[in-house]
Amino acid sequence: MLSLVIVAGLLAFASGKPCKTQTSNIELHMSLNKNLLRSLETQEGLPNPSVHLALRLSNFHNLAKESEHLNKLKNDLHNDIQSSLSNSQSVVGLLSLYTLALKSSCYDLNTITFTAGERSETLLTHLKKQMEQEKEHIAFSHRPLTNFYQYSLGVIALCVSGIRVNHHVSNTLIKAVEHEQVNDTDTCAMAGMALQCVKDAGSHVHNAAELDTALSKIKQKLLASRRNDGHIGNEFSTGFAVQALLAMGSPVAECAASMEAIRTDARNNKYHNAMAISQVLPALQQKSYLTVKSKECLNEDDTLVLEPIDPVVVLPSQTKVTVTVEVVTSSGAAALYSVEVPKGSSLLEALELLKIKNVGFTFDKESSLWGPFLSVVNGEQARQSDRRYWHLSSDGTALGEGIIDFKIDGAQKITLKNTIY
Ligand code: B12
Repeated sequence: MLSLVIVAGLLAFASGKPCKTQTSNIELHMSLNKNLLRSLETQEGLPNPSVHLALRLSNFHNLAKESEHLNKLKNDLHNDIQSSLSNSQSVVGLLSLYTLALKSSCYDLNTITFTAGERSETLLTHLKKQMEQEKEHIAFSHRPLTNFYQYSLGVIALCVSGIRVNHHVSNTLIKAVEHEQVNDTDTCAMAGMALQCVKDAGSHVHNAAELDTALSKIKQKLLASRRNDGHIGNEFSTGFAVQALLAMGSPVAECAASMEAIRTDARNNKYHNAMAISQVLPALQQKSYLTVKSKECLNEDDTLVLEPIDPVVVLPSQTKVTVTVEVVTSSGAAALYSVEVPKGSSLLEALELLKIKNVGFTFDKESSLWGPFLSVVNGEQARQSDRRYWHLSSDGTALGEGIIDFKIDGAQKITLKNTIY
């Protein structure tokens, strides 16, 4: 703790900022870091490579817990990716996050292999092949099999691992930026980091001018999405946007308002999903996914300890609110249902209550790094392979969170609409 205060003091002295502000910022970063560490124990499903990456990029560590988590990734996540590869699925995003997580722990990537068909090949060879497939798919249908966010993650993972990214692969991303196919803030940020990494590696020499044009376009887009309150895009994209701006060489001062907006959100408990914390914490500590490239894992801090916390039992509220659920299928047919739920329930809890009422409403979900993703409603699946999903909105406004995080705080109409993207 003493060293923490000394570091904070020195930082404050160097930047001319009041010492109190710096200390409270560092305390906030530590508390987010502890929440991430706690999530390792409570998280259901697969170990999360994005959480691991953020823990490893942090200034503070609990090395024993991080190494235990690394082992879980190497077993459970590895097996999950292996079975997707055996089924010829495109898992470029997950494969990339796994690569970044391993690399952030300075793990020798050449020792990690997967088997497809009869052959066993390294993780990086599989990633390169998946990127080739994505590139071919884009050439043929103008879209990746997954999305440009995952395509960019693939470029980042190869590039920070010291692999020369195939010129055609990076060129495809440059063209996508040029043709306005990279638009939402998260994807712009990811593409910015990817192309910056390619630029820094010096491997894209023949199209240097096009690369620079794409990078400035991305930077302009990010800055144009900056709101008066400092957010870039929304609360959940600001972290990546800051990471990207820092990676692209913006001075920290240029990102100060956005970092403050993230800290305000964190103090207001906006980031209760571990995935959200994992995307903002590196930005607050002035790191980006590109920091992984130079990570050496030497003389790391090992002071992060989790104090036991008293379990908080949250009793369901006595106040009930009525939720109307509207289902709009792909044919446009609409059905209305209604259910009473305790105020403060999650949308998932509300849907579960509605399902057990036996009024004809059913749903199913798939797990993802962000938690449960609503995939089937009344027997109709919104398939990602058909570019469809169940879009969520409340009283006409799109939800900013998924079914587990969105809380019902009053009577409202929730619409689940099978939508094309
Ligand atoms: C691409 C994308 C989508 C695509 C995914 C399909 C595709 N193949 O392209 C589509 C359009 C379907 C989508 C839908 C939604 N999305 Co979205 N999406 C993203 C984005 C840009 C990248 C996700 C990705 O590929 N990750 C990489 C892979 C490796 O991780 P993954 O977990 O395996 O990825 C899968 C899941 O993340 C899932 N998914 C995508 N979005 C969401 C949102 C939630 C809440 C959940 C549980 C799962 C999920 O689809 C991914 C591809 O299979 C992220 C940005 C980000 N910062 O993470 C936003 C993001 C995750 N989405 C977000 C939101 C809010 C939604 C919706 C709830 C919007 C709505 N109002 O309906 C819906 C989900 C509704 C549902 N049915 O449950 C928010 C989540 C914020 C939060 N705190 O929960 C993010 C962070 C964007 C943002 N900055 O606001 N999304």
